[in-house]
Amino acid sequence: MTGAKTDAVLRIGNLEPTFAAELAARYDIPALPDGPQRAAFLAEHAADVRVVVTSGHPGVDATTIAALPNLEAIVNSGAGVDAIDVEAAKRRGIGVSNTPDVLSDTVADTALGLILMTLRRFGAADRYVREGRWARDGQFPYARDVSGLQVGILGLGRIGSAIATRLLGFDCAIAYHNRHRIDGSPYRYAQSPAELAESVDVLVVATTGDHRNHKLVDRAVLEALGPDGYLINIARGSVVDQEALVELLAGGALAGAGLDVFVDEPHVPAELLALDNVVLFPHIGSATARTRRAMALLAIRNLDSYLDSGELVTPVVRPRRSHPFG
Ligand code: 8YV
Repeated sequence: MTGAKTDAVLRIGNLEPTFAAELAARYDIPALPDGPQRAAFLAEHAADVRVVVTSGHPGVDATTIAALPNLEAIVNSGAGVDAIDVEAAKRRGIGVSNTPDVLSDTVADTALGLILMTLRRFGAADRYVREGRWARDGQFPYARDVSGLQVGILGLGRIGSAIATRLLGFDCAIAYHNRHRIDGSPYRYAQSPAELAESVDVLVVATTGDHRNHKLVDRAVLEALGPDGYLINIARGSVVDQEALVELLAGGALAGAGLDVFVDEPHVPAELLALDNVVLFPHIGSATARTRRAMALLAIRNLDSYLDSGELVTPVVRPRRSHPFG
């Protein structure tokens, strides 16, 4: 079923498939074309567009925002809004919404999966059996225990907290670093990413991909983690200095890494593919059918609410209206 046609809403980018399907069941929303047709489309329709719907990359940049003179809100299916130029939106009073909470458990599960796979080398162990090496070469080499480790969470937000809670079940000691200490948090606070890295066995990156976090995990932080330390990243590739990471992993200056995110997705550096102390996922943090549906429905609630009342349900930036809504 295709829903009501609306020119007030515009789709940008290849939408996450569940979001695309749920939207298509409710609305008939035009897509912003790529390439040479874009200018012609904008010349005809730009003035009609009040709301943009998108999900992750390529997102909505400042040029696109500038090309839509009557844009009031950007609705994103996804927690991270780093692909949207939020500063440009703010300057124009354009609201931005995301889909928090509904994905926290699933992304935290992914982090635990990466920690277990990286330290216990479960992926390599599975390949060992399939390749007939158990019978041929004997016992699989011993791995590293997860239970009882010191784990540092960089970015103790909703997802970081869900990761910490799970790790308590593994008797891990949890520390964290945020820009500000969290009042009443049961976990040890570290003053800086480097101080956190220096004091733990595993550093889990769970920050936003905000430009202020660009290469927050730089070479010095990775060196502080050290040759027995592991890096886990379920946040954004941009938060880690990927070149330094590859170099330190290859040279034995870091024990290993579990990565769900990369700088230039879906491209993963060949040097990383060649290393056997890394576990690499294709950005599947929230990729379960149930969670992707919950994210899509929350994004649609934001869209419906905005079209009905001018309010977003889960705003990252509240819309500032200079004229009456309607
Ligand atoms: C999705 C994510 O890959 O929510 C996020 O920020 O990174 C992922 O859950 C993305 O939103 C595409 O839908």
